[in-house]
Amino acid sequence: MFRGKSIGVVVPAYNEELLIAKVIQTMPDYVDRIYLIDDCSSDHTFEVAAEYLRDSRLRLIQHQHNKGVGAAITTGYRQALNDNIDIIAVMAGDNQMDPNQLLKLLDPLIEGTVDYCKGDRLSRSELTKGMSRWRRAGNLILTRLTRVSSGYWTLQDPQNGYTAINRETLTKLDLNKIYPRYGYCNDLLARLNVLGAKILDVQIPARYGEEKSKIQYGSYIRKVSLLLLRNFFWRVTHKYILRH
Ligand SMILES: Nc1nc2c(ncn2[C@@H]2O[C@H](COP(=O)(O)OP(=O)(O)O)[C@@H](O)[C@H]2O)c(=O)[nH]1
Ligand SMILES: [Mg+2]
Repeated sequence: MFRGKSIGVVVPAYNEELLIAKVIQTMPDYVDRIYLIDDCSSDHTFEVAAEYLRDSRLRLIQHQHNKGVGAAITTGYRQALNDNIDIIAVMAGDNQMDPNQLLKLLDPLIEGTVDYCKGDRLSRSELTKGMSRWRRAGNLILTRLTRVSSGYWTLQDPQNGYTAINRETLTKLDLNKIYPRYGYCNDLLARLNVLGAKILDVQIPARYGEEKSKIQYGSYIRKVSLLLLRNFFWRVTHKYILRH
């Protein structure tokens, strides 16, 4: 519990046998449940994670086939809702999210001023340290496009997967519809906007270590661009045409 609220952390993991132990070991004490979703890894992610089942907070779930990072997070969200968790965060299985920064995402949710908090590695140059120039440029372009697509005009760093959401907002989202692969975070933002959710960017420095991103840029850019375009029309239709 943290400030009277139960806290869950969803950890999507695909072929993270080298880093997943570190993620579990460094999970802060105030976290009540860790929902670790092994998305049918072909390495020993599941076996390594299973060694930590002595940690009574750990819920280990395995997909029967690979569904994608967005689908894995959705599986964790569903479990957390079943368990009546108040605030649900997401931390990657490759140890890229610094657990010492988690409180920064939880506080505004507990105070009730916002519904969804996310990390921001882009709004100041000190935060982007370690990010390649290509990746920074790509993220800046995606920020502009996601602003238009999602309707959050001051949004920063939409590709950031370090997030937290409150139970009430999560209950309102149609989890069956969330985009299953890497564009899930952009998709979620458009859906939150239609719900009228308040979001907040919290400055958290980028963290790069031993992990290797699995994103294949060619197909990623093609798919996310299409998704952003689709989200734009979906959002405008639902927000301004169907609702009024
Ligand atoms: N569940 C699931 N997780 C994935 C998949 N691909 C990547 N991930 C996880 O999603 C997180 C972010 O993926 P990563 O490739 O590191 O993306 P990046 O950090 O944004 O470059 C990591 O925890 C991965 O283990 C997948 O197909 N399924
Ligand atoms: Mg990563």
